Amino acid sequence: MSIPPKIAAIRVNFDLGAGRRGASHGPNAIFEAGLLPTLQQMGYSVDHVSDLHLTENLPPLDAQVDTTNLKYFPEVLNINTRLAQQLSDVVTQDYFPLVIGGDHSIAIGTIAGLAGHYKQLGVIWIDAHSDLNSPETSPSGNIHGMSLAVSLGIGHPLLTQINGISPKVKPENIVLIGARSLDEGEKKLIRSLGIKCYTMYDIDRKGMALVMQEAIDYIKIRTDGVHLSYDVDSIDPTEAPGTGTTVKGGLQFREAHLAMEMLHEAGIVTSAEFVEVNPLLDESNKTSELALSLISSFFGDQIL
Ligand code: B3U
Ligand code: MN
Ligand code: MN
Repeated sequence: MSIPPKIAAIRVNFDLGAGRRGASHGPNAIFEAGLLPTLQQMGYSVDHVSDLHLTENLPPLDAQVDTTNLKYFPEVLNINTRLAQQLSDVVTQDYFPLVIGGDHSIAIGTIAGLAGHYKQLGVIWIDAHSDLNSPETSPSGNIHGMSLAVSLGIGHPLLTQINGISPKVKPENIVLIGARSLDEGEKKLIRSLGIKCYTMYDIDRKGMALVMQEAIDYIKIRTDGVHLSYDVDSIDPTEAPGTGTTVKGGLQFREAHLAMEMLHEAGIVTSAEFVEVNPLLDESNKTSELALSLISSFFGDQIL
């Protein structure tokens, strides 16, 4: 299975799932860095480019809906419901979906849109965090810290029921890579569900090449499609300062690229999203340019 030359780029200009504003400008910054010409030069056709923005004047939620510790719930619900539909449509049209965020709450919609197309959807989640909180465990109420939990069927029923299928992904079909900031409730969930998790400790001990090989071998045998969900805060803040919740001790520039190169070689990934670039916090486009170079490596750009 290799990436078909037909890519659908879906720009999700949304940041209300995060604790601070700015990630809604991520798609613009990554496009400005040269996303389309780069992919076209590599031989891909990107004839579907769409934009999702927050709808103004959202219809009010039913008064009974409990939104305790779920910040901007109606907005997150709305954008993800529309994203799920778009995702499903482009998969039906045989595009490779490339979602550009936006904060990581948009993984709710991406994964919801993919779920109906695979019997055993795999998810590779590269992130400093695990985004496995629920309204009960979240320290912040920010929904970008809950998106993977929602995909597992844990969270507000209106979110877990987007597209009607819940859970969207099984715990044994998930691999987390790069984790170094986990809340207590998230640690409990990872242990109790047996989710495969390569922390920075594992990356330091084994090296990125072995971690990626193990992750690929693990997910390949049990899934019929793999979604890559790439949060740029996985990378060390010295290389990726332009993101809302930086955490020290992250992936090095080459480790992050190696991961993308190995995923390209493996040919198992069937959809991808790159999230949490915040141009308002960036230093002279460093993070958006890094995101573009990771996307290029993922699509097969080689040094030689
Ligand atoms: N786990 C914390 C912090 C966090 C999660 N994702 C990001 N930050 N980017 C939370 O708020 O859930
Ligand atoms: Mn995340
Ligand atoms: Mn993160």
